[in-house]
Amino acid sequence: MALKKILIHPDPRLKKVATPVTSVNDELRRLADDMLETMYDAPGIGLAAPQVAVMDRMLVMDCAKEDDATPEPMVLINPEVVWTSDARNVYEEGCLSIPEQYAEVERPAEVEVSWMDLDGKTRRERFDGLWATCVQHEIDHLDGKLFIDYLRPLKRQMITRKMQKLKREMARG
Ligand code: K1U
Ligand code: ZN
Repeated sequence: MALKKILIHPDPRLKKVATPVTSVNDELRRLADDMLETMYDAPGIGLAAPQVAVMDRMLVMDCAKEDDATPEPMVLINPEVVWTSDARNVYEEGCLSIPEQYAEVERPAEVEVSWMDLDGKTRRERFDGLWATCVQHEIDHLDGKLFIDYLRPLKRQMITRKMQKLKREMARG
């Protein structure tokens, strides 16, 4: 397994729509393992393939984040939201591609998602709480959308400028 470099906003690859996966093979399984390792190392509760510069429609997540919780890693390939609740939920979101910036985002409180697993089987599940927020945030990544796209333009610009400064400082080393 290997840690992957996480792209930082602004990056054109984070604005692109990812491509559906057509076959589950060993390369994809290795990528899923690397993404889970990268997510736990960050640490984070989710990660989408475009964040590690791979334009496949695959995401990983584990929202069982209590200190003594048993890990519940999930790998979703070609995920699709097939139902959303009318009830909405507000959560202060973060993003590994926008480090140390947080903002409240309102989304459906519950969603039903269908996807393919690493055995090539179709699965369907209803998510609520943090799992629902996280899976929607990650599917947004597959569609080239970031949580800051839900914010007012001024706030979004402020965060983008901070990230441009951070990237300049990182490049200087
Ligand atoms: O997609 C990402 O960039 C990962 C992101 C997922 C996410 C966070 C919050 C709401 C929705 C989706 C993160 O994991 S940011 C880090 C984070 O939230 C966290 C890190 C350690 C412990 C608990 C949470
Ligand atoms: Zn994110």
